[in-house]
Amino acid sequence: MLPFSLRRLAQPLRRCCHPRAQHTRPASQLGSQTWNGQESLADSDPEMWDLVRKEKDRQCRGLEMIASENFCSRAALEALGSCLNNKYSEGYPGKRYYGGAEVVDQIELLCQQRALDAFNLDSAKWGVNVQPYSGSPANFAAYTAVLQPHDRLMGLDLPDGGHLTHGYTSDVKRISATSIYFESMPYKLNPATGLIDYDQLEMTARLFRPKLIIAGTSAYARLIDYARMRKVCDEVKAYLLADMAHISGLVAAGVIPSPFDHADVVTTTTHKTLRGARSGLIFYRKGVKSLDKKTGKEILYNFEDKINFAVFPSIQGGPHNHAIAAVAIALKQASSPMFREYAQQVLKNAKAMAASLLKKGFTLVSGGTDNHLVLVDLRPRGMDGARAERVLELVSITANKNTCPGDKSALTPGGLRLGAPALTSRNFREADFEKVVDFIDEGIQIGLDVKSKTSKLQDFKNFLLEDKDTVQRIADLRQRVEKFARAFPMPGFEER
Ligand code: DSN
Repeated sequence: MLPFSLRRLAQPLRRCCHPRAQHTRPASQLGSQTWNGQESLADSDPEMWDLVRKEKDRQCRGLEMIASENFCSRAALEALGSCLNNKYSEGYPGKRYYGGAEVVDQIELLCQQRALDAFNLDSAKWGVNVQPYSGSPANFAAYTAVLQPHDRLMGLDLPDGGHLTHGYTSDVKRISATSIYFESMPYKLNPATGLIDYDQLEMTARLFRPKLIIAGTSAYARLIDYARMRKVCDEVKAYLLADMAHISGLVAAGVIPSPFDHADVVTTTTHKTLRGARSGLIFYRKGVKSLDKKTGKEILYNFEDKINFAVFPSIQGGPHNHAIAAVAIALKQASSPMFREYAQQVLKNAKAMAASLLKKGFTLVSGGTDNHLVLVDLRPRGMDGARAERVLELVSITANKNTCPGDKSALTPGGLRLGAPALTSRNFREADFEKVVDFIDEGIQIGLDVKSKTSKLQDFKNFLLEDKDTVQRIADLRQRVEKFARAFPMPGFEER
């Protein structure tokens, strides 16, 4: 029997991809270098393999309620973990700075076509850039394309359910690059209704005269009135950019109104409700914008070149071809009747979750939901999002603390954001979400009991791990949560 290392030396290099490939040189001829890149992750790096398996197990035994997360399909993950990772291809299909791009050209063109098809867009009127690495660079590229440094923009404030990249500044500091390189002014929710205050947005826009208004949210449970925002944009001569990252799967499925009817530019991530690999897309209007009143000549949209130039070479380098392929696969899936059923079920599940929470006496910002998430205002319960997040984490329910209108602290905000997309991908139905709410309610009750016995957040966290009765209650609830969660199927690979 050869020792392990010698056995490996004696193995020929596995044939190259094509079955007729002849160049199978024994590894032993490569001198002392035996690396052939054929080892599995488990063999090559057991430490990392163990961590990946642990994460897989965490996902399977837990209840994933983070509204921006989802479980990507095995098919898309296969493309993500493929040889496409290896290819550099700065530029665009047919115009690359590297050779050997004939296949990735086809992949990128296929992804573009599928992106337009998934959102039912006419290629004479809309174009798409599929290269952004994710949502934040997609937004920054879109701003860079249509604005000059220090031009003004408006977006929903982060504490009101907007996104960092929509221009967030704290009281004392410009936080997001969007507010560092451009001048941002937030619009807000009406604290009484929990809905976007369009009147205030309109009034502010008249004063601030932004060049761009962003219609998009990260923690908002209602639909956006794009027509109203378009009207404001037309009045102040601003572009309307819709960031549909959270809801793009619902838009593709046609179960909520589409921003494409009103926006000039639409950005999205591809891994939230759209359920693909992590990446970003920028859609832009093209073709005829209007006719010149005097000459009757066609005036064309000019976004295409500007957006493509902003993505590459202004902001990014080589496109992530493995991600582009994986997104193309997800977009094909998103165009299927099965995906439409999925999106409809997401809406039903979110509504069932909202109804159960209300029945148990919880307060919801805006009173309910029309999309994939609910924002629970825990303040009337005497609880906060940070404490709730930690207790739920200990019982294998993953959610995130979130600010509610009027919150002062982002570290201990009053809200908890709960989403339906991920568990719906595991075939959860309305009754299952009612059960999930039972578990959440139990977890919050544990949190309330511990809060009554502790003072600061850190004391609370320590008590959860140290108090014997509490440890027992948590273990009991976690065991029931995990038994329940494990019974549901999980997309992706079996073990990773
Ligand atoms: N981090 C995402 C979310 O949770 O909403 C947005 O980028």
